[in-house]
Amino acid sequence: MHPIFRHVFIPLMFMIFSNQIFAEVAISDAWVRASAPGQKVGAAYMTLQSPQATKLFYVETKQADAVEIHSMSMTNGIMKMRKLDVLTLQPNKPEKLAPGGFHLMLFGLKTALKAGENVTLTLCFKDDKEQITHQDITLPIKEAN
Ligand SMILES: [Cu+2]
Repeated sequence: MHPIFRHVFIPLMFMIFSNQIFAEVAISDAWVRASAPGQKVGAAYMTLQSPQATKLFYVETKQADAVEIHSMSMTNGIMKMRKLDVLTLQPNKPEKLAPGGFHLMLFGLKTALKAGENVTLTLCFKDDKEQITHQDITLPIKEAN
């Protein structure tokens, strides 16, 4: 490699590489609830932790028509679900999506969600500088217990 190229490309590659590392959101405990026969709606759960402030603002999958970000809360003994425009992640603060709380709701399932199979979701995040990143994640389908 010509020295000139080395001085241009290596710092550039490092910048791209370090930027991706910085943007990555850690996703753990991800799973999708197995659907009952004929059911057209599904739910996905996971823990999200970001090294910097960011927002989950869009999710999609080939296995459903649409995915919404929902919160769930108990008001006067009634469970209420609400669609959120974004799920805000504070730096290094794990945000748990779990039954009874935040979740991703899959509408218009194209196939039944069978335990032992997988669902792939694309999660889209937008940081404070309006920079958008996408992360694909494959979630196992499990029976709720
Ligand atoms: Cu919901």
